[in-house]
Amino acid sequence: MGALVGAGLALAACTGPLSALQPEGPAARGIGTLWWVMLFAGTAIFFAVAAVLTLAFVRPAWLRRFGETRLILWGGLVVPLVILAGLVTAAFALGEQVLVVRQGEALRIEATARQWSWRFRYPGGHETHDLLHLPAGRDVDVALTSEDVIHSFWVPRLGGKLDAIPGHVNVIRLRADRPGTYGGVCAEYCGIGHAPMRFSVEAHEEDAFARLVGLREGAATGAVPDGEGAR
Ligand SMILES: [Cu+2]
Repeated sequence: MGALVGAGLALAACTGPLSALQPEGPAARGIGTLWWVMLFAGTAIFFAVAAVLTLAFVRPAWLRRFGETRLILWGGLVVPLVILAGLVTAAFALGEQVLVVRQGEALRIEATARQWSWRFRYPGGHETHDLLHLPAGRDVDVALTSEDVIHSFWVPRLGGKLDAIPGHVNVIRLRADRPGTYGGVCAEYCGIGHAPMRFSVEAHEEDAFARLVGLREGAATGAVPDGEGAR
């Protein structure tokens, strides 16, 4: 009971704009589910191993009935194989969801990283710095690259992380369930300015999004550095 209360209190701290435990999109939800499955399965395996170890000391005769070969075969081979096969299957299924398998179905936004900021370019040519606008409830492919060193794009509440590599384009698919503001960070050490290399993600209703990124009449045009952290 005490452990449960302690775990509850510890997890209460796992909230906020960068919390992967508060997913707001399908990719992040899949990753969050896998995290919980691994936490509970890992805890169950820990207690099962602790129980067998305790039995070995307290009731060695009871454990000896199973025989060494059977214990090694089941405990060392069959059970770990079943668990690992399940985890690998879940991870591959999730990878299909997070990485872009079929191109051309979603809105594409280009993200270029450099020491130490992010530039986002929308289909109409409009650009923002350290602030990514998204339409809520719709798949968006973020095409990542870098101008200098390797960075990593991570919006924990919307999806997994993916490297931005010079001379190469990696595509990650994000979807925000509803309008809101989410935090993003660089997740690959890239120099002295790495820690503050953060950006904001704002998900808007379709109309507001189109207006903001110059896809509608009377909208903003050209490159406007409007990120809060534009440097
Ligand atoms: Cu970095």
